[in-house]
Amino acid sequence: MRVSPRALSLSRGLSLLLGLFLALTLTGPSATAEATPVPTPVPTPVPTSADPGPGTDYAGDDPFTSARTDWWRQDRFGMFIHFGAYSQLEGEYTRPDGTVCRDAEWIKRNCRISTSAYEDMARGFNPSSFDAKAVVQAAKDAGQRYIVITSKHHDGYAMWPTKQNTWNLRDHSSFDQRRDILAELKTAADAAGIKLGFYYSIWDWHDPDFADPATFPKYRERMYAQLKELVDGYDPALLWFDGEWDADDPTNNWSPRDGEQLEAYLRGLDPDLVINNRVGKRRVVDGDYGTPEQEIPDAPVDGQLWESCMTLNGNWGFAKYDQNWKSPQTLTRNLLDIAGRGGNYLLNVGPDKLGRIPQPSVDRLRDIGSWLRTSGQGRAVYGAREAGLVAEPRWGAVSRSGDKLYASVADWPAAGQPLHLTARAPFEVTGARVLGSGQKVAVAAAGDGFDLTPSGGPANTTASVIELTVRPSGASVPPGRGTGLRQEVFANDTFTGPPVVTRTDPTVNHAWRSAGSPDARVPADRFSVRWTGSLVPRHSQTYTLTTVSDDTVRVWIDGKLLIDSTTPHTAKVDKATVALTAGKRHALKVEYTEQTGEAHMKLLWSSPGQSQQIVPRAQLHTS
Ligand code: H79
Repeated sequence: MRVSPRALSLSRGLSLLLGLFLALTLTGPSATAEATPVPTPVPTPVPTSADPGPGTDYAGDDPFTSARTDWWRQDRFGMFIHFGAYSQLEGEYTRPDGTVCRDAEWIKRNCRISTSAYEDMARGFNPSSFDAKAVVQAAKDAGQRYIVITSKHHDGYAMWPTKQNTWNLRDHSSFDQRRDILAELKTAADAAGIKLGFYYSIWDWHDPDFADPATFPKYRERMYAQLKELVDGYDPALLWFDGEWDADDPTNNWSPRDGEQLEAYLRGLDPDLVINNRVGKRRVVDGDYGTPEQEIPDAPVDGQLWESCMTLNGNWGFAKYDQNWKSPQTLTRNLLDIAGRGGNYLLNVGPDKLGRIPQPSVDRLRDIGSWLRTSGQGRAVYGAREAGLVAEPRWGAVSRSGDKLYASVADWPAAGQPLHLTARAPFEVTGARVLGSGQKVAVAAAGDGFDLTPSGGPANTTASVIELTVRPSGASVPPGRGTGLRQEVFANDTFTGPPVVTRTDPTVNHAWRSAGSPDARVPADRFSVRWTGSLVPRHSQTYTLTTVSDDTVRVWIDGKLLIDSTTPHTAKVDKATVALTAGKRHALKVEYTEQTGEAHMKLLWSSPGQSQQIVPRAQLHTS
C-alpha cells in the first residue's frame, strides 16, 4: 500500500520559498556529482557546500510557543518502537562455536557478528504478524498520542522499501514484498488520530561509505535521499535522529555543521516537521527539543523543550531473555513526574521477530492508559505543563493546566495529616477536590504555602489526583503592544564605531550558526549586536531570564548587570532571576558578541505564572 504525497497546505508556500532558497544556496559548484554504487540511484539535490553566507538566520519560530510544535507539547505521551533486522535474533546470537551472546538492537556490534553473517540472518526476517492496527490500538489503549518507529537503526537496515539500496525490509528479507509496514502504520495512525514520526540513525554500520571522510559525501547523499523518501512518502509529523555522537568502528565524524545543513534541508522539505536535537550534536541549539535517554531530568530543562525516552524493561529491541519489566505504578508515576516538569515521555516497545508487541508490554501500556482514563486523571498530563506556581513536593508531582493545578499524590497521607505545597508566587485556592472521590479537601494557608488535608483515603493506589482551582493573586496586565527592541549591529566584535545596521528586532531569537550573520553586510565571524529598550512584564513576579548564546552575552535590567557571560563559549545557557513589576517599563540592554565558529543568541523568560518562552515581541519596546 502506498501513501499519497502530502496534500498542499497553507505552509507549502513558505516551504516552496525556503526550498527554492536552499536549492539556490546549498547546491554550489562543488556539489557531489559522482554516481553512487547502489542498484537504483535516484538523483537528489544534496547540499554539500552549504554556505548560505552572511545575512542568513536559521532561527525558526520559538518551539516553546509555535503552532508547529503545539501538538507535541499537548500530547505529552508517545510510543517508541524499536523494530529492525536485529529483531529477528530476539536478543540472542549463537556463535559458530555454539556459545550464546546477548544484546538487542546493538547485537551486531556488541556480539561482533560479521556483516555477512548478519546479512544472512536478515534474509530470514519475516515479520508476517506485524499488525499496524494492533500496534496503534496498543498505543491508544496506553493513552499515547504519537508513535515514533525506527525507520533505520545503527545497523543501517531500512524498514521501508527505500530506493537507495537493497539493505531493507522489502529487498533483503523473507517478508511479503507487497507489504510496507511504515505505510501500514501511517494509515492506521491517521485513522486513529495518532501522529507518526520516524527514528533515523545517522551512524550507519552497514553503508561502506559512512566512515571514510572521502566517501562520506556519498553516504550523505543517500541519507538525504532516504529522508526525502520518508518525508515525501509518509508525511511524518516528526523525525527522531540518533547516532550523532563521535564514535569509532565505524568512525562517526558527524559535525555541528552537518547538523546545521541537515536541519535546514529538512525544514525546507517540510516546515511543519518536529525534529529532535540529535539531528545536530545534541546541544541546546540543535533541533526542537532535548532527548534525555533512560533518565528523567529533576526539573524543567533550561532553554529547550524535552522528552525522556525510556524502556519498559532493560532493552529497546526485543530481547526474549529480558523479563525485567518496570511496574505499571513506576511507569505511570514517571509520566506524572515528567508532565510536572514540562516534558514528554516516549515509552518504548520492541516487537518480536514476527512483529508482535510482547504481552507484558501491552499489559503495562493498558494499565497506564487505564489510569489516565480513570476519573479524568489524564488532565494531569494532556495539555498540562510544569506546575510553576508551586515547588515539586516529595509526595508526588504537580502539573498545571489553565487555572487548575493537578497534584498527583503517590504517597497518600495518614488520616488527618496534611500534604504541604510550597508556593513560588502568591496565589489563592478557590476549589479543591480529589478526582474520582467525593471526599473533601481542606485547604489552609501554612508556612510558605498551603496545607491540603483530604478527608478520606486515596482514590487510586498508583496516584490520586487533587485538582486545585487557583487564582494568582499578584498584579497582572493584559498582553502588551510592543514591537520589539532597538537592535544595533556592528561589523566587529567590540561594538566599535557606527553600527552597520540599526533596526527594530521583534524578538531576540537568532541562530546565525556557522555561516550566517545578522545582515548581508556583516561577516559571519567577528560581529557584535546590542539590543536596547524596555521589557514590560505581565505579572508582578520573580522572573527567570535565560540566554542561549555563543560566543558571549551580557544582560542588564534597569541598569543592573544580571547575566555576565563574557568568556567566549560554545552554545551555553545562562540565567538570572529578577523581580519585575506588571506593566512597568523595565530598561533592558543585551550585548552579544560573535568571534568565530557558530553564532547563537536567544533571550527567554519564565516565571511561576509564565512558562518558558522567547520573550515575546508584545512585551518589548524600543525605548
Ligand atoms: O535506539 C536506542 C539505543 O540503541 C540508542 N538510543 C536509543 C534511543 C543508543 N545508542 N547508544 N546508546 C543508546 C548509549 C550510548 C552508547 C555509547 Fe558509545 C557508549 C556512546 C558512547 C559510549 C558506542 C561506544 C558509541 C560510542 C562509543
